[in-house]
This record gives sequence, structure tokens and C-alpha cells, in this order.
Amino acid sequence: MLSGGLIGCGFFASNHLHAWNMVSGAQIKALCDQDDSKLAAAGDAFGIGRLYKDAKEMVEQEQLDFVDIVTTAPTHRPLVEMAASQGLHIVCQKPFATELDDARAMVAAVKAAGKTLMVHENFRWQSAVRTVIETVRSGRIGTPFFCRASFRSGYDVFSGQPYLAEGERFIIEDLGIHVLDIARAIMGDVQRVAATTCRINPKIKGEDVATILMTHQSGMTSVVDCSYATQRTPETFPETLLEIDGETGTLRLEAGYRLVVQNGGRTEQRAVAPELYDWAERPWHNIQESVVAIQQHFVESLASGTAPETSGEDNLKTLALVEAAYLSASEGRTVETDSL
Ligand code: NAD
Ligand code: 89V
Repeated sequence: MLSGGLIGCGFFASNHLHAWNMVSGAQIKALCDQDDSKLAAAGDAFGIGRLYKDAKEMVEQEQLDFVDIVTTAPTHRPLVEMAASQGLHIVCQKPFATELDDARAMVAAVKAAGKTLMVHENFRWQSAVRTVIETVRSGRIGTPFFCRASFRSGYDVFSGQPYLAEGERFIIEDLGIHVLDIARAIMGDVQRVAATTCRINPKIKGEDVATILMTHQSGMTSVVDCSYATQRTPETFPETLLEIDGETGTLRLEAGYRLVVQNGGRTEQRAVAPELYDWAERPWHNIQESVVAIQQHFVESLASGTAPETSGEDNLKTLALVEAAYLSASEGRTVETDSL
């Protein structure tokens, strides 16, 4: 049984903690937060008595195998480097970093320590998205030549995560990163990016609409479009809708978790709704289910000695798409990913 310490007991951490309770092979022994009330509340809710305000003190005092970092991006580098220097495996929430150089430094630090680093990039672990990825990889629609990954919503994310309204960057960095990662998982790595952004909601600082055109290394195309300014009924938060055309068929992941696969003149329609765990709540259950899946994957990766699918190294490629999209939108030009 692996022992972990969780750092950052804010808005999203309860999902990690519920998920760790379901994961076999790991348990959270200690918690850390700089904020007394959040630390105490998480300790009470999850029956964990080993509580620390300082992360370094926690890893020095406790016998841990890994840390799970659930703080926001600007704090990741010092926490990851500290944990790596103490010889621990690391799970780190997305966005892994706000600068590619910080991300590269974290990957190098964990590599030098000989430990495993997984970025908690969980959208590709949503069961509906996973079904799509596996269906495409099985060859069912032939080689995919077009993918549209679309996340359009008017859901109020700012009440739970007020910091999302405050940054110069918003939707690509926070949400688009998930959708870009899904596009990579389906279509492979990316050669060039062209993007536009705009802000519709006057109460926030960053962009809340982005449209990103990508040419993959295979020469195939995908479009990632995301919006938190879309007033639609039914509201589809937090679903990513997918349209994929392959050489021999098509696949659609439609609103309401409906999968439609067409090939050879046949149409298969299937409900691929996520499970609603007893601790979960709609509409977040889709994300909550994926948190269990990715954390189980971390434990299995450690057991098998293989790199997690969303390792730090892998995530550098998703983060590069975020950087490329912002650069493209601000300079009005196409950006080659290998120039970053
Ligand atoms: P939050 O601000 O609510 O919580 C962060 C907590 O970390 C706070 O309680 C803060 O006091 C604590 N903290 C900060 N620095 C610390 C340090 N050095 N040592 C100890 N504690 C520290 O943030 P949140 O909304 O929970 O988001 C956390 C991360 O999770 C973000 O990166 C966010 O993007 C990500 N997130 C991911 C998903 C997803 O589906 N993957 C969903 C929501 C949020
Ligand atoms: O998944 C996330 O990172 C969240 C949200 C779904 C609200 O964008 O911040």
C-alpha cells in the first residue's frame, strides 16, 4: 500500500480525497494547506489527523511514497522540486505550469530524482472520452483525418473557482488545456497551431472564447473550440463533444453522453454516461469519475514501472499547445510547436 500526502485542500481537493478512498493500492496519510480552516475542514471530512501547514515539514515528518499536489499552477514548481528532492513520486494538478520553462524544470528535477511524475490531466480519463479514444485506436473508423473537440457552456465556474476570473489568461489555460489534450490523445502530436480568442463576459479579465486550428504531425487536422460564454439549453457542462471522421467511418460523442459510430453502412448508438458515485454530484460526476480513473492509473503505473499516460514529459506537449495558441492569437500568425 502506497502512502501519500495531499497538498492543497481547496475547492477541488475533496474530489481527489474521495477518489483516493476508492483507489486500490494507495491511501492518503497526511494533509497540508497553508489555510488553517481549509486544512481542518478536510481533515474532519476525511478522518485524517496528520495535518500540516508546511509541505516540507509534512514530507520530512511522514513516511510517504508520493505527494498529490492540488494547488493552483503558480505554486507547482517549488512544491514539485521540494518533493523530488525528498525522493517522492508526484501527482500534480493541471495546468502543470504557467510557463513552459517551469514545466521543463520540474520534469528534469523529477527525472534526476528517478521518480514518477504524473500530471493530473483527467479529461482524457472521462469514461465517455476514453471510449472514443479506444474506439479510434482500435481502427473502427480507419485512420482519423478530422477531429472537432468542442466544449461550449455558460456554466458559472467562477463561484467555485474565483481565481478563474482574475487571471490575464483564462479559458485556454484552464479548460482548453483539457480539450487540447483530448485532441492529442485522439489525433497524435501537433505540428502547427492557429488560434483566435475573445472575451465576452465583461466581469472577467481573461479570454472566455477560443477557437484553435491544429495540423497534426500526421498531416491531419483538428479544431478545438471552447467557450464559457455560450448560453445553451440543455447546458452541457462539463461535456466535451467530439466529431471524428476516419477513412472508413465516423464517430460522434453527442450531448447527453451519446456515442454514435458509423461505418460500412451501419450505425451503432450507445449511451456512455458516466457513473454517479455516491459522493459525486451532477453535473460534475463526469469529472469526478475521471479523477478515480486517473489516480488508479497512477498507482498501476508505479506498480508496473511504466510511465503514466499523462506523465510530466507527455504534458509538456499539451502545455506547448496552450503556449502556441496564446502566441498565435496575440500575434495573428500560425505557430510551429517546435519553435517553442
Ligand atoms: P483552490 O485555490 O480552491 O485550492 C488550493 C489550495 O491550496 C488552497 O486552499 C491554498 O491555501 C492551498 N495552497 C496554496 N499553496 C500552498 C502551499 N504552498 N502549501 C500548502 N497549501 C497551499 O484551488 P482549486 O480550485 O482547488 O484548484 C486547484 C488546482 O486544481 C488548480 O490547478 C485547478 O486548475 C485544478 N482543477 C482541476 C480540475 C480538473 O478537473 N482537473 C477541476 C478544478 C480545478
Ligand atoms: O477542469 C477544470 O480544470 C475546471 C473547469 C472544468 C471548471 O474548467 O477548472
